[in-house]
Amino acid sequence: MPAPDLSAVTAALTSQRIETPSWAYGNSGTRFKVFAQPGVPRTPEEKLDDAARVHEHTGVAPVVALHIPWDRVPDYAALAAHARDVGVRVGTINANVFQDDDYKLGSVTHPEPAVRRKALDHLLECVDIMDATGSRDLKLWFADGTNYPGQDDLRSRQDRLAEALSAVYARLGPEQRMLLEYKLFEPAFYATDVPDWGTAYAHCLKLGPRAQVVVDTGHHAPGTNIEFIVATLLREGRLGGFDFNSRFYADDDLMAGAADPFQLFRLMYEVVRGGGFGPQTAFMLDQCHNIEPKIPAIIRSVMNVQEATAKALLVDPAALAAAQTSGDVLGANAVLMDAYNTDVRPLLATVREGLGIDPDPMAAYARSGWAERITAERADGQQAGWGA
Ligand code: LRH
Ligand code: MN
Ligand code: MN
Repeated sequence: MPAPDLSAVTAALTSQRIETPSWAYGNSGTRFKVFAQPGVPRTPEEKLDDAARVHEHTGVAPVVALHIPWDRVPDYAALAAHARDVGVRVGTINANVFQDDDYKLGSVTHPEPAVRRKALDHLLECVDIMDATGSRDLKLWFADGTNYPGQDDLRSRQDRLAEALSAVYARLGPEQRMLLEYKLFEPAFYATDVPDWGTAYAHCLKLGPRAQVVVDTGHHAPGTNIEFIVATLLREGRLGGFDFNSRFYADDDLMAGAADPFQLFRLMYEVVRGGGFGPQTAFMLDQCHNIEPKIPAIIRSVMNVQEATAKALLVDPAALAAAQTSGDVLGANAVLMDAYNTDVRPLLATVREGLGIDPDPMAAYARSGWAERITAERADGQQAGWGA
């Protein structure tokens, strides 16, 4: 493989930003059991304190996504100031219209106008919160859908969804964006109202350029070619960002890059190839750590995204284009595989040294004493978690 421009690759890796989710720091679980862990945050502020440790040891995770109402506080500007005080900032605001009893038959697509109004009010409240925190992105995922054929009119539900989305879009400030997330199924088991990228894209297209699609890697049918979706959305200027996580079966929410690092590489290659590597794409994690310690799991996920990115940046575009245009099937595939099979850990260690941090973030965190400190300091009180 011809030598890639290592200084450009190093600069790109140094500038990379990976956003971590507040909810990944709290207790979470499956519908069967939530295993409480010692030292997990009791408040949104403590989630930011933990996120700051991930940034301290990786150097590329200075942004933290919030989920409302899980991170409800009386003063969001004060929460954003706390984030800055500990060395991070508040990023994407995630709305939550899936945990209220009123939403049994849907939120913004519910057949009753009063329920739709309540859901819309929450989405608009999330934009108020973005104003207070200085956040750019509002991320919308709707659990809305139906369980049985005939339960509700599929087309009317799309009309109701479009109406709510356009009210929210109209409320956004000029620098703010709406990120619409799709998911094939769960909790609806017959028809989800935003089941796929095509539906999300169609709504975004009608709304305007600041409506963008989010690709959560756990939200597709098994075998879906997600990198093709990424390439298509980038071609259309509608890739807003990612929720990275791993899945073996459904929406497993395991650590990013754990189940299929090759897929993560293929996604990142399409991002790089399509000009999506930059702040215009939100590279977020969306994971739940059921049995593993939270902070090290998030550090590991950040490192896995970095490794996939480094490999994607190492693909030699000239060699690949030459092989592709000459119909050299095996040669073209080899260019990609050479990059994928490169051990990028020494390169990332150099990037970290350039950032003035320990080349081994996992070991540095383990040595830091933070886990012991929070276990002692947070021994009392209610632990915040998924749904807290
Ligand atoms: C839905 C989802 C969405 C939610 C998060 C907690 O499965 O991916 O992004 O906000 O999980
Ligand atoms: Mn998600
Ligand atoms: Mn999900």
